[in-house]
Amino acid sequence: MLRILWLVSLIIQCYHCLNLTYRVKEENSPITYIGSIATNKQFLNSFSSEELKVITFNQLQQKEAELFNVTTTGKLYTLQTIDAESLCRYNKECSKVIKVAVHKQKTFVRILKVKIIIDDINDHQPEFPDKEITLHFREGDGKGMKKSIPNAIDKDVGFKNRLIHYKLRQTNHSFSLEVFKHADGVSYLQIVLEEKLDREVKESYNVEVIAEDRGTPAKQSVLNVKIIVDDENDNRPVFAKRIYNVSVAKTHKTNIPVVIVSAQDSDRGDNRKISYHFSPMTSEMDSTHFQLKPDTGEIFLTETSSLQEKVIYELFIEARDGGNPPLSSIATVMVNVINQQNNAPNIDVNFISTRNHNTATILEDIKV
Ligand SMILES: [Ca+2]
Ligand SMILES: [Ca+2]
Ligand SMILES: [Ca+2]
Ligand SMILES: [Ca+2]
Repeated sequence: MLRILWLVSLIIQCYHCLNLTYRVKEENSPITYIGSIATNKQFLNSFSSEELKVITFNQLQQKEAELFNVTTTGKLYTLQTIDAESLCRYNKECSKVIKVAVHKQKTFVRILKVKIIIDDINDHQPEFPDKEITLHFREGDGKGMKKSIPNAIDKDVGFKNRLIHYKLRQTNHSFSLEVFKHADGVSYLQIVLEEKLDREVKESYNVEVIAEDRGTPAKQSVLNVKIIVDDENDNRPVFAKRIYNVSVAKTHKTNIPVVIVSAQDSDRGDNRKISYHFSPMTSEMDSTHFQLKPDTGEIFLTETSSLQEKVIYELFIEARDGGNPPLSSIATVMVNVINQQNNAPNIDVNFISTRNHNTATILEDIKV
């Protein structure tokens, strides 16, 4: 009984303790040889060569005994694959201590405290929460506009293996990357607009944010950032012609358009959706004879229209987009009523009109 108490007391106080240190890399396969206690110089120095011949080792039962094994001859092995990330904390020395009893023949001699430092290897790459994200910048956004993006996390516990450096890979220089490092070591990232965008020239961009650790060799991962340029209503509708000159017979059928005006808008969505209207510039005397289809730009005679020959009707047509606020432009339609009964050809001539005198001047070489 006394002997047991003495042994326990020795273990607790670690009387005559000898501390030895070994290193092993994480992620080695089980039963990796770490070193020999029996041939450790520090250990050899404390015994005579005669004593060493009869010395045996016996690992004490502790939690760490699941990880390491010491043979009776003093050889130190791993028992399983050691994972630094599950055993240790970031940037703290990653080590475990096992206790080994030394016996000389059957007599207990001392306890050895064997510290095993687990060296982190760079077995984790920085990871973004997603492989791809989409950002929206507005066409009207100015230089310096910023959008936040998620940062990457590296699970390694070693300082350099966990330290992340970010860079931006892109084919143009419309964007840059800003990295703020907070005191907690976490980086906050922002994509910064470097030049004004024009959706009508380029409506989307792909940039890659590369997160690379400082391990040897380094590991990296890529975040694909798709940047969509949201449209601003910065384009007016543009008519195919500024002036439409048409000739029409008095008897023109009401179900056949006199003319179709058409405008295009290079914006997107509602900003390019065009409707046609009589501009308030159009005299009611003229517009009353005509009907304009807002969605198609077709201009028909009204059922009640009674066109007068040799009169030029002047219609100002507004093409208006669906933006907020809308933009518009105006084309002029000159309708010349001619004295022909059936199927009058439409003539596109350069009128220099003045309806005040009910006359039109036609260039003399024009084909009618
Ligand atoms: Ca690691
Ligand atoms: Ca790493
Ligand atoms: Ca527009
Ligand atoms: Ca636009």
